[in-house]
This record gives sequence, structure tokens and C-alpha cells, in this order.
Amino acid sequence: MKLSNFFLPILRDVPSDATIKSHQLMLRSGMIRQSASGIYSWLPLGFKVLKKIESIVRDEQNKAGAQEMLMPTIQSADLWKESGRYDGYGLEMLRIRDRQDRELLYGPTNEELITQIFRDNVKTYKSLPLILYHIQWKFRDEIRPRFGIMRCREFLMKDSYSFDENKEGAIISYNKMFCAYLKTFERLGLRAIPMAADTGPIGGDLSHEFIILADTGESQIFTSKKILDLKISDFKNDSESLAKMVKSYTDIYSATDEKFNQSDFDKSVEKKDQLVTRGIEVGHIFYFGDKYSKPMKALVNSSEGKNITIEMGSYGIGVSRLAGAIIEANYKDNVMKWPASVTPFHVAVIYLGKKNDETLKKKTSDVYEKLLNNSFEVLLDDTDESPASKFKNFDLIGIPYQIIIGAKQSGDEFEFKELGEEKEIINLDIIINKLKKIYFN
Ligand code: 5CA
Repeated sequence: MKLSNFFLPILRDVPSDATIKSHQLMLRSGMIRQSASGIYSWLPLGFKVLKKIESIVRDEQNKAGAQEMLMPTIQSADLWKESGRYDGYGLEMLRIRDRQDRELLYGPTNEELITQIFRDNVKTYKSLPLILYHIQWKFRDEIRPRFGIMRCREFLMKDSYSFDENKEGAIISYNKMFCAYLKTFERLGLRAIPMAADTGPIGGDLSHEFIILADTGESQIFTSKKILDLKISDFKNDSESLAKMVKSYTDIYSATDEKFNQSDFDKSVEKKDQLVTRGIEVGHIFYFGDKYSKPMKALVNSSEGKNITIEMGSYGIGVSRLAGAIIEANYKDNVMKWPASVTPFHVAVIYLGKKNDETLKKKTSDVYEKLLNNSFEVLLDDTDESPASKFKNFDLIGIPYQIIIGAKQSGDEFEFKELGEEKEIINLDIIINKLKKIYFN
């Protein structure tokens, strides 16, 4: 992509309504624009990042055995009346009437709809266990939307739903998602900590929030520094190893302010290991047994020939919120550096030569073509802006690697720079090999 053609409306000033780093950066670098309170459009730069986050989330769900589908954003109110949540959900639900005066709603979550799909199509335990998921926009009429896409009204969520014959199976599904979540956040370059949590309007008695550490986070968290030393790569994928891994995390005291208890904390975590900080909730998982399957009569024929109510859980990841969370974790001293897994472009080529230096321009365009031919996503700055302004823009765009081409350039040696590091002069083929190792290994 050439910057001269790219729709990237960069703002010079920090918008006054944006109080946290991620909101400021997303507006300034032209990733998003607000269209109504708590409702945003994703412009090309932001959309690229969102799609990359989504594809990592999808990949880890598929690896955990979950199957992707797509449910609509608009749901019938009748289903929510069946589960008993229609009245209780309150003002956060956007309720709609169609021309036939039928009651509809914009889905804030999908437990009811997936339970209906399951109940109408699965009759025997032989189809179990089953985990279904989709990645779809949700609407919650938050009383005070804030922090840009971090707490907004329309947001992209990955929500999975598990169906098992009994509680034992449901806990295995829960553990699978628990581990898939840790892997997902690790691939996004984030350190996520699972925390015992309140279940709120989703319900059930077992639930964990996944929180990434960030000073601007809405949740206060209490845990032990020891949780930071745990490594998911040390565990295998069978149900026993998964249970052990979950236990290694849940044995360590971690709680958000809702569940926090000072004397339990002091008893469980030595003073020197206590970690009290703030974080951003990027995922939330729930085991709620028959909370929906019982009122909605989702039954299957069990292995013992009886009609039994299905055991369920649900598992959410805030896909759009993750874009903000990744920025909060990586944007420092006015420089953004995207993790390699979600960077909107792999490498920037920045032309600093004169407007009329056709030889240098040709060389730059050869470098650009060669990178494209090697399957890299490249943003070529072919504009006439001053070098200072170009570098300032690239600090906002956050592409982690730059090839800088200026008047001093000679032969096949180029200035190569990792954001925040010293630049080196190296041969283009070596640069390409370096980048291949970073992005394609
Ligand atoms: N049905 C369950 C799991 S599928 C559920 O809805 N869980 S949730 O309410 O915790 O939401 C899941 C995730 O969506 C949260 O962890 C958070 O990352 C994201 N999320 C929730 N509300 C918002 C919001 N207003 N703005 C942006 N992201 C949100």
C-alpha cells in the first residue's frame, strides 16, 4: 500500500474527549471514528488490526475443537421470555419493534439463541461434547460509554457455547476454553491473568475473567507476582493436563475488587509477593449448568437412555476491546509498536529523498516490489512531507520495522530500524530474511 493512496486521516492534536492512551491513539492514527455515542466505524488501519486479532482468536478456538458459525445480531424477544431474562436484563438491552409490532432486540449475548438451535437439532448424547462459537457484533446500551472502543455500545465479541452430558464434561469444556484463552492472549503479545469473578446477568456459579495488566484498566486486581511466572507451553493438551494447568492458575489467589477479601489475600499471598494493580477485562468465561437449558427445555437422550437437561457454559472475548487493550499495553512515550502478530503492516518503507530524484525513487519502488513479492504487507511512504513529520506519523501508525531510504543510500545496503531501537545499515536480502523469521516462522 502506498501512503499517498491510503485512507489514513491522521489528527495532529489529541482529541479532548479522549482521556486514555488507546482512545487517543486510535483517533489520532485514523483507526476509528465515532459515529454516535459509543458507536464507532473502523477505518482501514484499525480494521486491519481488528481482522488480525479476530483471526488469532478464531485459530485458537478451532484448535480447541470449537466450531464456527454465525448467528444474527437481531433476535426475537420470545426466546428471552422463555429463559426468563427478558425483563431482568434491563435498560442495557436495545429493544426494537418491527412493522408487525413483533418484539425484537439487538443481541447483547447469545445464550438463548444458541440454546434454541441446540434444542431443535440435537437429540442424543452421541453428538456431545459440542462447542459452537461465532464472532459477531453485540449491542449493550451502556449507561456511560467511555474510553473509545473499550467500553462502547456496539462491539465485536467472540462468544462460544459448550454443551455436555454432565457436569464433569462441562468442566472439561470449561478447561479447554480457559487454556485456549491463555494461548490466544499470549499470541496477541498480552499477559492475561485469570481471575475468579462475579457472574452478573449471565449467571452460574463458576466464572473467570481474563484481565491484562494496564494502569488505565477499569478493574482493580489483587494477585500474586508468582502468577506471572506460569507458562502455558509447559502443558500438554489432554484433559488431565488441561485440568492441571487450570489448577496451577486457580490455586494462586487472584481476584477483582468485586470478589476481593483482604484477610483471604493476606493468608494466601505473602506480603512480598502481593501484586495490587489495575487491569482490563478482555475475556470472561462461565459455567452455568442448566440455567438456560432447563427453562428452555434443551434435553438429550443420555448414554443411560434417560432424558437429561444439557449442561452448558459460555465463553466471551472482547475482540474489538482487545485492539484498545493491546495499545494500552504497548503505547509508550508517544510511540506505538504493534506486536508482530497483529501489526497492520509488516514493514514501512520511508522515502526521504528529493521530490525529483528519479533514480532513488526507482530504487525505493524496487525495494517495495521485492518486499511485496516476498509476501510482506508493506506501507510505502511516498508522500512529500518532511522527514520529521513522516517519523512522527510512523510513531503513531506503529509498524514495528522501517526501511529508510535517503540521499546517503548506496548499493543494496539500507537503513533498517526496529521502532525504539538503533538503526542498522544492512543488505536488503538480510533484511528480508530477518523479517521472514519474525513474521512467517
Ligand atoms: N455471554 C457471555 C460470554 S459469551 C458474555 O457476554 N460475557 S461478557 O459480558 O463478560 O462479555 C464478554 C467480553 O466482551 C468481555 O470480557 C469484554 O471483553 C467484552 N465486552 C463486554 N462489554 C463490552 C463493552 N461495552 N465494550 C467493549 N467490549 C465489551
